[in-house]
Amino acid sequence: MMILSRRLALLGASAALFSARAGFAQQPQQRPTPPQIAPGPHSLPDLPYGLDANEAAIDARTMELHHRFHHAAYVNNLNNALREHEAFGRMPLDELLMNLSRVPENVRTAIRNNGGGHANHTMFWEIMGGRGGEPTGRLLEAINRDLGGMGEFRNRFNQACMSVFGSGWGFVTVAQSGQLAIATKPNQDTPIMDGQRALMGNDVWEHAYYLRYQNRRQEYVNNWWNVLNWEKIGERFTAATEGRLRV
Ligand code: MN3
Repeated sequence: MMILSRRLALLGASAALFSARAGFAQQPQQRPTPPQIAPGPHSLPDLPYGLDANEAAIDARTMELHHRFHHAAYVNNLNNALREHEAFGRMPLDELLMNLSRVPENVRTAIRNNGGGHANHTMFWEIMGGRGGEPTGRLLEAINRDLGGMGEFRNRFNQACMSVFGSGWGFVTVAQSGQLAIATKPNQDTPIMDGQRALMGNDVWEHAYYLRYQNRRQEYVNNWWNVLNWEKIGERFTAATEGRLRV
């Protein structure tokens, strides 16, 4: 029972989703099936690599739970919140997040939390799956210019991630000019909500690291650099400077 309730807490999914699987406690070898995603404008993107691609920082089981349960739940809840609001459903995700003040009040919090969660995780999967190292070209120049070089950047970014109280994210924002800055956000908020773009970001919710690291967030944020895909982040930087980075 301890294990089941702990697992449910980790999944962060509504207990209702699992009530149909009451037999689970008697069959501990059976894994819960991922939640169905309500039909609607948004869908769960496939991971661009295998579940074990980020082992140098994140174990495969965490990747599986994080993608197929947590991210899926954000997409599901977002589609549900948009069900009776077709005009907002037609908006691209970034535009929706930049126009939260126009969203009807009864679904605004749901769209903020779940739309933000969808955007943040879509970015998060995209920038990992690599082998760390360092960026090159114009992105490296921008890091040297705006963030004090790679060593300083790493320290400042990790400190920002450690400063998030409770659940939230550390981000690097990028302006169309190529200007970079470090930012943090609580919950599933994103710099997109302020009209900015997130070049990259690290999820410091406990669900992102608890299975392997428990309370050792510092160790997780240190290891995270080992799985960054700098080629992808470089592509995102170029896209941002050309005004075509969405989420
Ligand atoms: Mn997460």
